[in-house]
Amino acid sequence: MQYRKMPAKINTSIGGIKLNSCIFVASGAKDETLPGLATIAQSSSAAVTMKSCTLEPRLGNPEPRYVDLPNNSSINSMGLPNLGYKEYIKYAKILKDKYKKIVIASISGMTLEDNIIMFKAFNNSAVDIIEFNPGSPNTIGKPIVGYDFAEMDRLLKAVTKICRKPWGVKLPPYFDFVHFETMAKILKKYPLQFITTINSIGNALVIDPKKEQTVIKPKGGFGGLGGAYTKYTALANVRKFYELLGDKIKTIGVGGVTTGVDAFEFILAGASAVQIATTYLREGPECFSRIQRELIAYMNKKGYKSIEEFRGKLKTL
Ligand code: RRO
Repeated sequence: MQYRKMPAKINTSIGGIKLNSCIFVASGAKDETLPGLATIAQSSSAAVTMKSCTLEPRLGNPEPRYVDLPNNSSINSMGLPNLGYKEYIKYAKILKDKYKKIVIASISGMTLEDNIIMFKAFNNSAVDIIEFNPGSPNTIGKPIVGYDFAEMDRLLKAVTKICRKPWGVKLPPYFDFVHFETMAKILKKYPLQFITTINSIGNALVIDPKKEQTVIKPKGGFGGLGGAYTKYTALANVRKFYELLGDKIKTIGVGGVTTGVDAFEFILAGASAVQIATTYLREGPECFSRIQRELIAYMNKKGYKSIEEFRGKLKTL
């Protein structure tokens, strides 16, 4: 028998839940409806992350509210369109029964009380992991919660008391070392197992110079920047939180992953997994197997057999 080298493995675990690949879909990418979720479930995405949900169904903001930008990027101001949490509790069971996939719920209540009701309900659901998303950049009349440290502390304290599933929190991008440190101190007080960083970069403004107008309708054209334009900010947030949290709280990187080498960079910065949104919306479900293949090929080339062999081992000059 001919000797063949074993290809690199890219499995990981989040909150004690094993994932056969460290690459999966981010919340918010065509994941509001059961058919949308079924498409993801049938892809190579290691998990199905559902749209952030609220107590009551929401239509979201007026259209156009998502626009592709050059350089694999996007701007959105969806405004949390979703069918209400009860539907996602039903969908989790269907997805698990039919596709045997890891299912991640995203909870995004408008108030502390709403979040408490939803976390209680999801305790008795088929969901494997819960990502708490307290801070959409696009909810009209609501500031980004991740920048209000006292409010974040209050919310995490409340979730800690209720949540019986592995859980983590999705964070907005931070830009200042003091803010990273303040947030890390708050996070370390609570038993969450991971952070997901970054949410889209809030309140970007894209202008169409020919029409002399904005490209999305809500909020005077202001929306969350996603995709490749955000990669370097996302890498910085992954790195800083990895330095501050170590492996006590794992880091999931998201923002501008287009290729397997992008995923490699996030893992090198400290990420235990990598989520994909804009690339999925542009390319469709094949993007997950392509990015996984590219990551494995790059690891093979470098001689790495698992992501743990290089995770967090970024060298500085
Ligand atoms: O629905 C949205 O407008 C939205 C949400 Br909840 C979020 O967390 N991040 C984003 O870019 N858009």
